[in-house]
Parts: sequence; structure tokens; C-alpha cells
Amino acid sequence: MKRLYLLLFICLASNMTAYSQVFVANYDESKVPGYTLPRVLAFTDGSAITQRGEWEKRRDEILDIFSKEVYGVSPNWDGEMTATEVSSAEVGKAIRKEIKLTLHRKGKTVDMYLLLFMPHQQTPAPVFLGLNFYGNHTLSDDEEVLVTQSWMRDNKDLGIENNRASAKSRGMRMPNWPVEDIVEKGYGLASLYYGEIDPDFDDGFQNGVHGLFDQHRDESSWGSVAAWAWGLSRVMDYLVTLPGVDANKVAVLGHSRLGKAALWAGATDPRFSLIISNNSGCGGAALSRRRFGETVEKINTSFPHWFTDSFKRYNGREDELPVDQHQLLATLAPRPLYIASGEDDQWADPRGEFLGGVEASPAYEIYQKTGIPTTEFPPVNQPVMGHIGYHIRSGGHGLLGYDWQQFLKFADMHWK
Ligand code: GTR
Repeated sequence: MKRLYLLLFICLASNMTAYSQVFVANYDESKVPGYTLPRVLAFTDGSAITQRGEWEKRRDEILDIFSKEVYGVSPNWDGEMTATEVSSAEVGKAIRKEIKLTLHRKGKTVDMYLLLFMPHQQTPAPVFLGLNFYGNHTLSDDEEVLVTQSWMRDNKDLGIENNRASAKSRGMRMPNWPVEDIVEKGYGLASLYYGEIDPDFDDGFQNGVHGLFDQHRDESSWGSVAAWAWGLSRVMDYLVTLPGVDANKVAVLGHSRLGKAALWAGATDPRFSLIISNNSGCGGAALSRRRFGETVEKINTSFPHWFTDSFKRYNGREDELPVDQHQLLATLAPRPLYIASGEDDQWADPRGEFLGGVEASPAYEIYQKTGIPTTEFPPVNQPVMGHIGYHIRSGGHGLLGYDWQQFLKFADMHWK
């Protein structure tokens, strides 16, 4: 009997602990804790940075810290990639192609299918490259565009069952990828399903591009966000070989977790000449020290495979992070950077995303460029554009037509 009581007590107690650990996000600005951000233009010993050369030395140190403590150290690519055209068609003012890119390394392969829309024109066109969430066929109503065979999270509305996509979702994401508007401007669009680079579940890093490498994992090994970013660089390896692409004008963009990946791709690959983060939030453009909406602990608990194991040391200890996200944004200087938030997407901390841009701006000034042209949080639907652009639009979490209209304006501003 005593044992039964003891067992009952243990069960109750463990339940209570579980209950007391239920995460409650802070959405109250007045409850944002006081914090001190690491200064962008300072070395670790506190000495000020005033010269470009000093900044670039510091920038490399910052990137090294982000590799080791946040996203993980990605391998150099020493394999081969082959490209095979799967289909090609004229669609309106664009040529649409799907290309199978196969990564080969030590007898292992990974296939990624790239969907490419290019304007008909004589001169090489700038291109937007962005990963998609549900497969290339969701961006097109053309039946030739393949339905990915890769693992996908189930979603009844989109016809994704048993972790496989189906033709039910064909064309369903077209409003989020306004191909016609992009092509009309003389730009191209390249996209691929992010799960083909690395399926988004915690499998001990066996599948996707992680599986191409012999892994002796440690606490700084690359997670999934780094893998998606690394995959974007492999796509860039291909894009630069295309005569129709202006390799000096390739923008990398992403929404949400893929916005985090786009930022890391931009930081690690200087060939991306314009970087766009849409609703990237925690681990993206938002300052971790604000602990507003999603926190470091929350993201590491929900998605243990996204970042390094070392990042988990900062769960609930954001002030001990040797870097904060404004420094990641600063490493992109002087390349144009656009940060977009949604008013109802408080989970991603819109103000924290804006402040990330504000605090990154001194690095742009080193290059005589204005980062975000204001330190005042702009009203809804009133974009501000310097070398860093920012808007908070009405509505929630999503990559919408309004967002694209601003990205296109921003690209025109810097590319035309
Ligand atoms: C959420 C996650 C965010 C964001 C988002 C998404 O569940 O907490 O950090 O990445 O997913 O990718 O849609």
C-alpha cells in the first residue's frame, strides 16, 4: 500500500513539474526584460571599430561564433553536382523549367528539384531564390511540375498524408509566389522544396544532405537551418553557370524557418547579393535577448534539430549568448537586406525584428551606407527602405502579395 502511495506521489509530483514548465510566451512590451546587446562595432575586448578592415576582421569572428554556437559548422562541398532538365515550357512571359540537381559524394546521392521561371529577354536576369514549404507543384498549376517524393509533414487541407505530398495541393501556393509580377519586372524566380535538402524532422541527421557526410557530430555540428542554407549555396553553384542568370544579382529569400535559413545562407555565402527575411523571428532577424514571443528555450525544445546542441546552453540564458541576431544581420553589410514582419505575427516579435535591423545599421555605415533610415518603429503598411528595408504589414504569419510588392520595389531600388 505504502508503495502505491509513493508511486502516486511520484506521478503527481512529476505532473506538477511538467505543468509548471508549460511555456507562456510574453506578448507584453512592458515585460520585456532589460538587456544589453553586444555592440556591433566593437571587438570582444570592447575596443571600438572605425575602419572597414577592422570590421571585416570582426565580422569573420562573429560568423565563426554563429557557426559554433547557433547554426552549426557546415562542411565544405567537395562532392560533385549534376544537373538534368526534367521539363521546360513557355508559360505566359516566362520560360519555366524544372531541373534535377543531384549531389554526389562518396557513393551517396541527394536529389533536389529546382523550379525556375525566367523572363524572355536577351540580357541576363536577376533572380530571387527561395525555398518552398510544400513542393514545387504548389507554385504552379502546370501538371508537368513534379510532386516531390520527399518526406513532408502531414496536412489534410493540402492533401499531405503518410508524409507524402499529393497533386491535391497543386497550385495552392501560387498566391504566395507571384511569378507573373516577378517576371514582368524582368526578374527570375528559382525555388525548391526545403525537405529535399533536409527533411524537417529530428532523425539524428541521417537523411538529407547531412547524410552525404561521415558524421562525427559534436555540439557545434550543423543543424537543419544550416543544412537548408548550405543547400541554397549548392543551388547558387548551379545558377551561376546559367548564361540567362545575372550572377551578381541573385537574391536569397525565405519565410519563417526558411527566413532563418535565408539569413544564414546570406551570411555564409557572399554570392547572394540581396537578402530577404520574411517573418523569420527567433533565430532569424529578431533579437533573442528580448524574449518576446518565441524564445531560445522554446525553439530549441520544439525543434531540437534546427540549431546546434551548443545553442541549447542558452535556453533561458539569452544574456549569456556571445552574439545576438543583430550581429548576424550586420555581417550582411553592405549588401541590401530586407526584413518583413506581420502585425499579428507576435510569435516572431515584429519589433524585435525591426530592432535587429536598427542595431545592425552601424555596420552599413562603415561602408557609407544607411541601414534602416529610421530608429522609430514604422506604422503598419508603411515600409522604410535604406540599404536595410523594413515593413510591418497588416495580417499574420505568411509570405503574401504585399510582401512581394515591397521586395520587388527594394530590388528595383538596388538593382536598376
Ligand atoms: C514555428 C516556429 C517559428 C517559425 C515557424 C515556421 O512553429 O516556432 O520559429 O519558424 O514555425 O517556420 O513557420
